[in-house]
Amino acid sequence: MVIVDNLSRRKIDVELGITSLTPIATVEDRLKAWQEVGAQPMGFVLLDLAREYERLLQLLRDEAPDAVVHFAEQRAAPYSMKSSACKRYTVDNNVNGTHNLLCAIVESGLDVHVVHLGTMGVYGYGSHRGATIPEGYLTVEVPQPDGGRFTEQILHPANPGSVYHMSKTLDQLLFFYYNKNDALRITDLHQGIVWGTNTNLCGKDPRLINRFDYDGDYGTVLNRFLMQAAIHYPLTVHGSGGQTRAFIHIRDSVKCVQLALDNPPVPGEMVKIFNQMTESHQVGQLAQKVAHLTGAEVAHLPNPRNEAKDNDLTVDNRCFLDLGLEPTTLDDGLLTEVVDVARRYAERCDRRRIPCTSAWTRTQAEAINP
Ligand code: USQ
Repeated sequence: MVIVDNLSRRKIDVELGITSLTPIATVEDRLKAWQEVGAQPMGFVLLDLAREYERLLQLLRDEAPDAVVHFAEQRAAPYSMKSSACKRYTVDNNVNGTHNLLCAIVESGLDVHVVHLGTMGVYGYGSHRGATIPEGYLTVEVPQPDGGRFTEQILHPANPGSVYHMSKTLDQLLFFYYNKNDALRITDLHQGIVWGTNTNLCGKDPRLINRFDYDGDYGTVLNRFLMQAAIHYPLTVHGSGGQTRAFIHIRDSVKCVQLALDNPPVPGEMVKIFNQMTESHQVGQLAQKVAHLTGAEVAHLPNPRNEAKDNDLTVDNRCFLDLGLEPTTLDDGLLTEVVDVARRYAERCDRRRIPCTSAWTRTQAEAINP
């Protein structure tokens, strides 16, 4: 097993002048700790997927992997909307990285299963009119000139809400094409918002602790609320809080990747798309739940994002349930566990970095920074 990483997330911390709430050990120390807790040894290669094509190709030839888990994308919507430079970096990095990987697999001649971390955000949030979001494909009926009709499976229409989400809709077309043209075997995981901090293995050694991003660019909503509650900061609800989103606990997220690896597409199968989420919640209701649990105050702030003020969201996630996933749902004990982690590291928090300052439009920028 080999990790391939250009350590860009650590560089973005330096660029933004921020650190994870939890202290993150060096890669070397993490790998050492990983082995010490009895996990399978892992190699490490410092490589930029988006820029070092020849090295990537050689690495694939040397390792001849059965599968590649592709997590190598800039993953924050607010960061992707921060400036023209951030928008361009997100598209360059995410789309080129994905394309280089697909292209290198074809050139290597290897049969590699690609498991890609996509997003629920490719479907968009707003115009589903009560319909259930299917796992990637929509069956449509098309009228013919002779009055007949035929049915076809198409990719669900893409409706990204940020440049980051847009980069993942572009990935979908790359997967569709390389699957059709070169018969690449691909699973695309349309993941919801992850919450929680540690998986079972990561909890075994402090050097293995995961990042806990709480800042306005990289922190995601539920972990932010839990962390804000831990330091008595009013919970930062954007607008009315009617936005409904899909969620998954970090332990389930890891289980889903394992299930995807254990159940690869058979040769000739279309790109497999799984909705990697376990439940949907409204942001405002989540804030209320955290407030009840912890006594925190709730603040309703001007929304820096260009998004529907409320939406419904019903999602089909049967693929993972059928493969045996037993969802970890929003349980008071697990929520409290995150608050406890945040309290333990509270002195590392820079409260000035909590507000979301990355605005989607000029008007919103003026509203949040009058
Ligand atoms: N929000 C608040 N207050 C906050 C932060 C966020 O009300 O302090 C709201 C946002 O306006 C938005 C919702 O909460 O309506 C979700 O925001 P988020 O930052 O938790 O999630 P998002 O930007 O959608 O992105 C995150 C991950 C991304 C992943 C995505 C899954 O950063 O990598 O793809 O969740 S999903 O949203 O299902 O597409």
